[in-house]
Amino acid sequence: MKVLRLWLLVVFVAMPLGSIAKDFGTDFSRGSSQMKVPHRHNTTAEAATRADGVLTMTVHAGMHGASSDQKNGKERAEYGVRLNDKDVVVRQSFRVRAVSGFPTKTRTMIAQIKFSDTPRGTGSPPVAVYMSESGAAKCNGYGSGQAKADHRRLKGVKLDDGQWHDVMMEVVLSDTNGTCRVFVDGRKVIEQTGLDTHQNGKELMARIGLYRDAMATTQVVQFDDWKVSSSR
Ligand SMILES: [Ca+2]
Repeated sequence: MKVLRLWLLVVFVAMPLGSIAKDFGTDFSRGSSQMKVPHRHNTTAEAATRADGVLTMTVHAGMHGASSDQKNGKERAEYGVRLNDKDVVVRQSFRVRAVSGFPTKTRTMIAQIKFSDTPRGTGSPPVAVYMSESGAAKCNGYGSGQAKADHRRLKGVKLDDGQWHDVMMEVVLSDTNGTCRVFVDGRKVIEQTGLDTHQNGKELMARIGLYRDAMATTQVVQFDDWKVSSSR
């Protein structure tokens, strides 16, 4: 009876945590059950192929991953890793390469860390990286006077040059003292501190893939060595 109770305790404690990755990594040599499609329509199934240990995402016009995408003029195909919603420090890194469909000025996000189902006005992620503008990044604060996102083209970075690049993004989620940092090829390219970075949404995820303003061009981007970690 004691053993049974212990087992029940183990199952009870383990179950809610089972689907939450705090330390995730893949070299894309095989699939992973922790990679989720973070939007309603599975455009990712059509866009994503995995071969020779590399993830290739091919996004074309009309790939409306979320219900609101058609109305809002967005197209997307992403993967996300679910994190513990109470975690505070979140890091995501990956290698990325533009194969075709670049350069373009039309905005194309390739990675973000964000909560779903956020209150009005806080839907834009606290940290995001773009392949458009030859490489751009964004840090968001939601406090008063922080509403204007710091979105900038990254000087000295050419993310769309067809070569592999290392990207690392980091966010500390806090109502008062949040931070946001992005590194490209080991160099810090954007940093904001003292922000309200907390979106107060529902499900925290780190995401890669393409999220873009609608365009006729087909874009092909490759990803490798995706790592996500989070902690309190
Ligand atoms: Ca690989």
